[in-house]
Amino acid sequence: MKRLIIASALVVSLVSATGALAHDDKNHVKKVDQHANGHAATLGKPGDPGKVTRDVEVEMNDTMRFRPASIRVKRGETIRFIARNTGKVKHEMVLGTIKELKEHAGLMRKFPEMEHADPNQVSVEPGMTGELVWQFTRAGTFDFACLVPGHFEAGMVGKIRVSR
Ligand SMILES: [Cu+2]
Repeated sequence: MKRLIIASALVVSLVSATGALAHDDKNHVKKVDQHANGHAATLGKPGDPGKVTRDVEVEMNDTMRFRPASIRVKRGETIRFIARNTGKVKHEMVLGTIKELKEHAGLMRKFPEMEHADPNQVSVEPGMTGELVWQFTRAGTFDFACLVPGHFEAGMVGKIRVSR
């Protein structure tokens, strides 16, 4: 219980820092719909496993960090992320904008059992490795995060810079 309280305190400070995430339940329902349609669409699209340009290994661990936490790709590249969970709890790598990820993290807190298998994410059990193939079609700076409840809030986030 104590940990939970600390976690929500963190969330509150995150939220007030950005002014985001202030929506009621009705909005939530709408957001779920939107989110089913336009999943991580600003970053690109699910990649064709037969057209992978490059593998990028990402380690996830129980210090709530990704290694590396900063990844550079070129626009048009199809990356196979090899996500290795070296921790003792489940972790996941979810691609999105920080705004999308924040909303998603909010839903995960509300519905902790929510399981999903969207093309922009991979969940990895402890000691296992998962793969995620994604094509980056736009230049810009994007984000990824672990949305297991509490992990995003503890800082389990990273950045992907897509150059032209
Ligand atoms: Cu995690």
